[in-house]
Amino acid sequence: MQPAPSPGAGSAIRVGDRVREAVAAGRPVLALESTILTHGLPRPRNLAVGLEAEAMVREAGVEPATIGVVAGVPVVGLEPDDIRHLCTAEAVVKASTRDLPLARAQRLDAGTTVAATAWLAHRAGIRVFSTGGLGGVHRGAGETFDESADLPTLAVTPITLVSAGVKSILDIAATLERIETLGIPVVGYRTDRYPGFYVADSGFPVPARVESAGEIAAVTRARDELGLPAAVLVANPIAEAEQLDPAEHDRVLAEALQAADDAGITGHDTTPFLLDYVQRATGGRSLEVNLAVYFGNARLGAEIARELAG
Ligand code: PSU
Ligand code: MN
Repeated sequence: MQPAPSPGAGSAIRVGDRVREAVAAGRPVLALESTILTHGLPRPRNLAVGLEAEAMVREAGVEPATIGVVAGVPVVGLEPDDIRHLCTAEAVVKASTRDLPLARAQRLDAGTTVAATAWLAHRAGIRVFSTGGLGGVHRGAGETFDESADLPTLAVTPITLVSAGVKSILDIAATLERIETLGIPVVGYRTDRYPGFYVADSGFPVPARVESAGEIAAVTRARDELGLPAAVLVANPIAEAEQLDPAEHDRVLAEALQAADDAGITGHDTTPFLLDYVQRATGGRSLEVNLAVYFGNARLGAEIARELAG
């Protein structure tokens, strides 16, 4: 299921010293993505969040590896200066796996999506990755075929990925069906319900429930022992007390989808457009939820990384 790497493969990837040493020594490392910083959060908050997430992971005794592309070079373990650059530079693109060759050839700066981050993290020997929300199947995909490359990439990238599910801007039912078809295991962390990112319950069940980071580590090890290539998806809901009010959520979402349609937004630009719309329309409340989700996922990811290393 995993294609053989081609000769010289991977030589273009730079792994930071601290990350390389931690991986080699079997110490816990947690991968973090950068599209959330470059395209998911408003400036200047993005930079504060990027640095704070790293600090939080480090305090948990885990080496953070924020991943992104600087002047064409995919970096696993960005230095704070690199994070600052990606969070403030004028032209920063959004790179999924298919965009990495172009970014390299043209020496572009890029935030990496879940797909690109997972793939780079795995190549560097990292076993756990935390993000906010996953990409998935967009509404209307039956006509447009717009499904995030996150899903097929996670089908062939054996990492453990903590997210708060997918945002309701997507077609959640179709996304869960595709996740099943692609052979990707999903566990709910202390929940029976698949989370909807801004809300704790998307309206759909999770196939299995776990109660601890130790249990997640056991599923990860079992996947490795079986030689299965897919990521293990950990669905970690926001606490109900912190979620976006479900009625407000539904109203704003309907407006956002209409606005995207009216503006003719398609493809790559869809997710950032919708996220930005929801942020504005909720007066920044969705942003606070977004951050609570992200830090919660970083915390759980760090715990899983420690379990796997221990
Ligand atoms: N979902 C979010 N916030 C994000 C993204 C998804 O709630 O910032 C980003 C992630 O990096 C994800 C990417 O991998 O968008 C998916 O984009 P696309 O649908 O174009 O593949
Ligand atoms: Mn797409």
